Amino acid sequence: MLERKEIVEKLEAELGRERFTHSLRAEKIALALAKKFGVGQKKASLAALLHDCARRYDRKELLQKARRLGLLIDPIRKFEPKLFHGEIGAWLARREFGVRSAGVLNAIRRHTTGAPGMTKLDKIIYLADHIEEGRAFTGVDKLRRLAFRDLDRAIYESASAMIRFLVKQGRPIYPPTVVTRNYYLPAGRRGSAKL
Ligand code: DGI
Ligand code: FE
Ligand code: FE
Repeated sequence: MLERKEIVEKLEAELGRERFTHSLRAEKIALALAKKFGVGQKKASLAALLHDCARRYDRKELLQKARRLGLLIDPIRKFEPKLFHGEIGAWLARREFGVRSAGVLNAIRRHTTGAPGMTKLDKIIYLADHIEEGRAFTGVDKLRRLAFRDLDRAIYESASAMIRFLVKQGRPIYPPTVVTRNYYLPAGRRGSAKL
């Protein structure tokens, strides 16, 4: 596996400036969340640094890679190929960066839509992506504070905000995004139902 320094250099060479600095900022807050919630620093750093490594590909390349990897090309992801960047990123992290930890690879895989039953590391990476200090949407400060208090509640708020954003923009919602939001709906709002 590559050393952190080599990973950072490779990402800097492959990603655009904005995406690269976003990855460093995601690492910074992922490390703080990992410390708070008792997750290993090494894994948090790796997953956060690499979470967007597949963003070096454009739409066409993401689709090509997805086909080559045998991923299901459903209509929503065909229209919005960036929805493949988690899955393809996990593949790249393994193949080109030598990551072997299944926990780290899963966190990269799941970071865009989230998933039911995420591990603490998955949740930290999902949230770090949304609340790193460069993000500036309405309510981000509140969400940052919430993340350090209650990961599940912050995931729910984050997934809800993502869905509101997509609706506002008139874009299709990929069903796993909805599944995540329902799964993390606070108990008080879903009675005893497990969604
Ligand atoms: O890779 P980042 O930009 O750092 O963040 P991300 O991995 O959360 O990806 C965000 C992008 O993915 C953003 O442009 C919205 C899009 N996205 C996330 N969920 C959905 C989605 N797009 C559609 N159409 N449907 C979704 O459910
Ligand atoms: Fe991403
Ligand atoms: Fe990201």
